[in-house]
Amino acid sequence: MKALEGVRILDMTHVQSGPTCTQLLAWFGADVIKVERPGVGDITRGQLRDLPGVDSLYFTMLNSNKRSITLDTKNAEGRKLFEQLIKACDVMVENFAPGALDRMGFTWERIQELNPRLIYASVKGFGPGPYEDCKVYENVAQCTGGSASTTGFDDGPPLVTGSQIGDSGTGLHLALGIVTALYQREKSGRGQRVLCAMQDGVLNLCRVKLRDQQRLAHGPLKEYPQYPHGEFGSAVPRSGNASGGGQPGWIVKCKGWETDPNAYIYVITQAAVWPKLCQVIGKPEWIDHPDYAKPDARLPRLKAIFDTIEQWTMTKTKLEVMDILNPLDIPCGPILSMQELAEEPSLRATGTVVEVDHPTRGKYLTVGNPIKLSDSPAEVKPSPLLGEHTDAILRGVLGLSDAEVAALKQSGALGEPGAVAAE
Ligand code: CAO
Repeated sequence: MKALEGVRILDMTHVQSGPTCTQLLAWFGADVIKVERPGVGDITRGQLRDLPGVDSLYFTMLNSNKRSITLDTKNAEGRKLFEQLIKACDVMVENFAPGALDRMGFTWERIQELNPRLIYASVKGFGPGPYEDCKVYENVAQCTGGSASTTGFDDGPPLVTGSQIGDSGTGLHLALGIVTALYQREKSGRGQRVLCAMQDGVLNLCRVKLRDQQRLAHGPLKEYPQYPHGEFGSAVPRSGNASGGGQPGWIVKCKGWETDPNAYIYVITQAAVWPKLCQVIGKPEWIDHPDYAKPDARLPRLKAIFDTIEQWTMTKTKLEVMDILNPLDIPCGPILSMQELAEEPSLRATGTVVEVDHPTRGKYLTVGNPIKLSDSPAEVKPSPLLGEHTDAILRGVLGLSDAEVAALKQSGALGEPGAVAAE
């Protein structure tokens, strides 16, 4: 028994944000029915292909455990079929450009008429306001949500991060909105609209930077590398690798940094372990020195402190530093490459990195469910081929007969034979 067993999701999502959400729900046990345009499908099936003629990793890594039905919502019969699916599902999820579902004829009002218990969840780039009609991709969201302006070094341009906080981050937010709405429906009996704007999701993840914006009104941000010598303007600056919290940290070089781009480690000068850190880096005199003993005294000297720590870390590999600092409870984290993460046995053991066997592409690695439920373990299954479950869904979910399925196929609603042009 899985946590969301019995919940049926009508999945109209594509690309990354929406699919992240519905993949999570599928891992929790929901029956996720991915509706795709006949002959085309989710655009990512063919994007960034590493192997010819098979679904890309982009697609397979975001759509595991789902079922796929092809259905043309611009075909009259297809629309009727879509209405039946709306009635048969608990949740509909979509992340089309603003207005796309309305244009198909499925406004929130119409959906409520069809199924008042349906939870209708959407990702959009922006919430209501001047930009609500804009299309948005990952990096647009990072730029408009406060991440890019606060990422990078002060003397460089804004930077986007490798974490897909706009897409996958918003998909995560949406999944929480959906399960919360399902919980409320238990009591109210009604569905509701769930909306996550990518700008809002990114800003939520940049919460500490809005904190700093307000602190800035009361003086310089003393844990930022600009302090005490640089200038602060009116907006939160990029803070390089400074910690976003009250315990200063920085990325320092380790042995081999000249040739290995990832021979670095993040070291945090947590106040509680300051004496141990001083001992280990060969600066015992800093333990009681008035310029270094207290956290406030250290703030104007952070650069010199991290330079000194780096002199020590450069004599060791990043994993040796980890082995020395961890037993002393000094927080640190080696910069792990994707290659190292892919090969890490402990991540394989927990199911965070999983090898999946796909019917047409063969074996590949994916990131499994990072949310571990003791009573609902996630089992990663391959993503569906385009339209793989069309028949099974028509018969099993909607109870259609052989004759009805044959008629639908003829109508062009399911794509092949595609004789009927879209209206
Ligand atoms: N049958 C028939 N038509 C279908 C269909 C189906 N099963 N599924 C989709 N379509 C149609 C839609 O109706 C729409 O057509 P119209 O424009 O004529 O109404 C079209 O396919 C897809 O619309 P789109 O505008 O969403 O697609 P796009 O590739 O141009 O834009 C994106 C992509 C991501 C920019 C846009 O969807 C968007 O802004 N989404 C919201 C924000 C978001 O989630 N962004 C993250 C994406 S991941 O980086």
